[in-house]
Amino acid sequence: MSNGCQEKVNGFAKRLALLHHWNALLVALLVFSGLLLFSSSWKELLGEAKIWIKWLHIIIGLVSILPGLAYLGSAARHWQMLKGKPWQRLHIIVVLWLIIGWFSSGVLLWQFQAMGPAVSNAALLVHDVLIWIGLPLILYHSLIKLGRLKNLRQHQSEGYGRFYTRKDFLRTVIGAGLAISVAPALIKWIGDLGSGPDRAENEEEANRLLPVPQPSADSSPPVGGGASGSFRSYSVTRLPYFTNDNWFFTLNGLVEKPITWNWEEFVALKRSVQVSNFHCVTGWSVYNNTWEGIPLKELLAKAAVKAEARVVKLYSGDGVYTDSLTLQQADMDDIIVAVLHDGQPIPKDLGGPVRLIVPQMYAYKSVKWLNRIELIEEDHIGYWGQRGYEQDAWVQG
Ligand SMILES: Nc1nc2c(c(=O)[nH]1)N[C@H]1C(S)=C(S)[C@@H](COP(=O)(O)O)O[C@H]1N2
Ligand SMILES: [Mo]
Repeated sequence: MSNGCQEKVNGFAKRLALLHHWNALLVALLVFSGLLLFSSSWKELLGEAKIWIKWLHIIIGLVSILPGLAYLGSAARHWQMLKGKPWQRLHIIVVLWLIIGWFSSGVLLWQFQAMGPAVSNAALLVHDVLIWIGLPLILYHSLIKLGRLKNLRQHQSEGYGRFYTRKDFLRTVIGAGLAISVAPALIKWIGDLGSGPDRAENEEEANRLLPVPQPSADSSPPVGGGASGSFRSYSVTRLPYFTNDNWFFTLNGLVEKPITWNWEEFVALKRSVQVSNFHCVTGWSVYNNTWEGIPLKELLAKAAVKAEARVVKLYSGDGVYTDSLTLQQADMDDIIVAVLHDGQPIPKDLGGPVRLIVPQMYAYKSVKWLNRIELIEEDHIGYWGQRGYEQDAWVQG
């Protein structure tokens, strides 16, 4: 081989190595931010920061297609080079499919509003399944590389790990992975030390107020036939704790007759049953939920809303989460202040004892631990609205 030719080959190898390097970095960032978003224990701790991590994840995701595209220019030549190395060829194919699958399902998830729930559900499934295929492959690949690096010290002088060697990189990857899996438990444990044993004792009975609401005939067995799908429990705070002593439901603001109910009074109110689908903007849905509770419009009627009221402001008992509906939207028959789901009291992590259900809108309108409704004149932008979600939450299709 002539010198010139040798140089070309080296240049090509360097180009591939550089692409691999960038791809590895971007994929690592995506895996970490993705796991942070996925893990329910982190979600509770992240609260606020979640929206930023989500944006970071989306932006890095969009950028991450670039090394893949750049690789396509070299793919034919690389393929030739891998003649007689079927495993390496398979590796390339798997990686390209992972990138294509993650990227396209990610774009669909990002554009959920244009896609509708059916497409989002499928995209989320693909996104998640690829993680459970891709993550073990990535870890395996990284560990093999780490082992090989021990015999390849001169790699560093070859110019593609000058500031930050691959070994450093892999160490960081593995360290961060461990931190991500262990940290929430640790932080929670430290937090619990401060709050004493009372909290742990109450944890079992929390939000199970007495008397237990008795399901009507339509709820038990549920007319909807039982929900299909599973809720991913979301909370921007730690779960709030209620007992019969500290739970009240208040309806006030621009009304003729402000009302406060305690639990005994609240469970005595006349309830209706309603079957609906539940869609989160992140792509998951739960179908055919049978909810039993007080229709919002009936509740509002009890307080006699004043003419100047325009907006229904919804407060969570967690003290942080709020949202709102226009009075016109709040008039929809299927909106329900729910106390039972499929004939059972709503579990505390799903917003029990009382949560709102707005079937025709994305679930961020369905305020959990609902304990106050205030009628107001001006607009109110709720928790997620302030963080970039559309005020208009209609589910299409
Ligand atoms: N108080 C409160 N209500 C909330 C939320 C929350 O974080 N806190 N998340 C909303 C979002 S985005 C969704 S998808 C649903 C999730 O309901 P689940 O936790 O019962 O699955 O609750 C909505 N209501
Ligand atoms: Mo959501």
